[in-house]
Amino acid sequence: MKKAMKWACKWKCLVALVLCVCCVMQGMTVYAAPEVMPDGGLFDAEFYAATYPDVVAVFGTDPAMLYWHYVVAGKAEGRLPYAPTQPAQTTQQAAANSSVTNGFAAMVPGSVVTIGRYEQDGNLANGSEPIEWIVLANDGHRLFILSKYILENRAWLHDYANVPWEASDLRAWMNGTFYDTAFTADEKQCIVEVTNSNQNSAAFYGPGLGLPCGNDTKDKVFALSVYEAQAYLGAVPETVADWNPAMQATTTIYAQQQGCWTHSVNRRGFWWLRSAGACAGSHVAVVQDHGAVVSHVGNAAGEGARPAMWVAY
Ligand SMILES: [Ca+2]
Repeated sequence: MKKAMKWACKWKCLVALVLCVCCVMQGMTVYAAPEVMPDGGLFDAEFYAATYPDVVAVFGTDPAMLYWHYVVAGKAEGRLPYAPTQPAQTTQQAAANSSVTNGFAAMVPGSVVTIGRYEQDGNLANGSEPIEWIVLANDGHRLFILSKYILENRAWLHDYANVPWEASDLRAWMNGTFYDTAFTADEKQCIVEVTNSNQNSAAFYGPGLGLPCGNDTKDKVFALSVYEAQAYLGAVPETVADWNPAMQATTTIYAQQQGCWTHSVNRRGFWWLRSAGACAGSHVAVVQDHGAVVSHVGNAAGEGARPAMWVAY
């Protein structure tokens, strides 16, 4: 009798375990892209709350509290700050990957890869040149890459007006003309559309400064936010001593021909971020030639586009 009860108990446990696994698999959630926190860390509060109910029971669901728990305890306990797996690649992406992204899996931050072509040497007769990209991150499925050079002379907006990234000319160009011009059909299959968070720039610029940056956007190609630039390149707002080589970029000869301001000796230029600037008046975050983030009006002439994107491999 005792033995039978023991078996019944074990059987119930097994059934419960199977049901639990099934529930977890069926209920697998695809979470939004993790957000860049004010200290530069990546964190997905929704994932953290759903995954660690024991933390929620004590700390609640306030994202700031959850992130604080992760920093002071969760990280040391081996808890994850965001979902470890990315959405599965499509069959088409997988098929295209082998030729387009050969070798991408081994890339580390700072590596340079090539994908796509764009006019760069200013000689239209010899066709466009391969685009070089600096690897910012490799999450095991995708590379986060930023064009090495400032590729085109583009204003943020054609007019003097306050608009967020979602309504900017630069976003339309990056996801339209540039995307269509620079990449083959196979390459496009590898470029992942992501949901970009467009947080208020106040935490970057400091107390009393910063502006709302609009709604989240779905982008294939995009400018970095001030927080991404901070997390991956150590961006800081301009102060006297804030020269930052990791943020410096040179313009291509073609971009210079198109009107990009280019330093006469080192060829560095200015490149837009997708975040609002420090203060009202159509201001947008832009990186100066010496690498600090300043705030210029969005229709300023001579400032350029430095596209970024996620590529599946
Ligand atoms: Ca050329």
